[in-house]
Amino acid sequence: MKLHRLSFITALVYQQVSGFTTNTILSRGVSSAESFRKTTFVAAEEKKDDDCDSCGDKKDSIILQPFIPGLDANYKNIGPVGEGDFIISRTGGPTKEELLNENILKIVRSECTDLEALTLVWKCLGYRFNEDKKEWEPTEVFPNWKKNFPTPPDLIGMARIYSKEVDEPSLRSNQSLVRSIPMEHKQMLKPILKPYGFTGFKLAELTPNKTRRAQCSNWLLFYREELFGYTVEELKEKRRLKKEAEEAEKRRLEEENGGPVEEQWTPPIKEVF
Ligand SMILES: *[C@@H]1O[C@H](CO)[C@@H](O)[C@H](O)[C@H]1NC(C)=O
Ligand SMILES: CC(=O)N[C@H]1CO[C@H](CO)[C@@H](O)[C@@H]1O
Repeated sequence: MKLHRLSFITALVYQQVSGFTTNTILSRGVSSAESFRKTTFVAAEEKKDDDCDSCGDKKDSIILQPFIPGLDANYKNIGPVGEGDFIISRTGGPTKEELLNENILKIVRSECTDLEALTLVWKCLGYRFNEDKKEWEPTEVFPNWKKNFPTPPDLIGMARIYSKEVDEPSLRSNQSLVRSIPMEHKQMLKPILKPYGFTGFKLAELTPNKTRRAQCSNWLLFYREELFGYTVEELKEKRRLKKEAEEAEKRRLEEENGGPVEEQWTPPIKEVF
């Protein structure tokens, strides 16, 4: 069984990286799929069963932070998604249900796995899962995004290992995603999700994975409001019209003012299309 093989491999990687025994992942008395979910959620949970004799002092920190299956290149293809409350399927393009506020809120609140959150973002960026080959393809990926990311990037950093070598691709892709959101859509989490109970973050909570989940969620809201349901051609036309309107408004202001109007600096935007 595929999943089984994966967890065997990941257990080996785990062993290499951390020196833990294969016990830590494999013998938790749960199916391998279940154990994937568990490892994602048990961030701060102490290990209570005593199936890890050789873990010694590390006993309490088992699986605490790094999520080693996330290092496996195949995890994004076969890791479990949609088994909990988060609405997500690997199949096809993004759906309205997947993009509901309630669902996106679950990303912010870490009530879904990193992989589930990423799967939704990937589908929205235009990656499609090829069910026969069991792999992601850049079938409908936005053209500018595709140039830099022909394969779906780990925008969150699923492994939660923040060394430069492991984390740099996540850092870069997170920056690209954030940079693709126009100014007026950069702060959408609070206004849109507040009615659903989101009150923002405390500073201490802003660990990389939470921050990046928030960035992904913000991008998803922007996507839903501005990009969802349009073809790239339609989006380009929308952008052209918007620019025209902005320039007309600028000319109007200049005439009113009798001279050039000082423009506000805005950070550079590099859109996905
Ligand atoms: C993600 O990218 C943005 C924009 O460059 C940056 O401000 C933010 O700190 C990044 N977050 C993480 C956790 O890397
Ligand atoms: C839920 C979760 O995995 N949180 C982790 C986010 O990353 C920080 C490290 O920056 C960990 O301490 C958290 O456990």
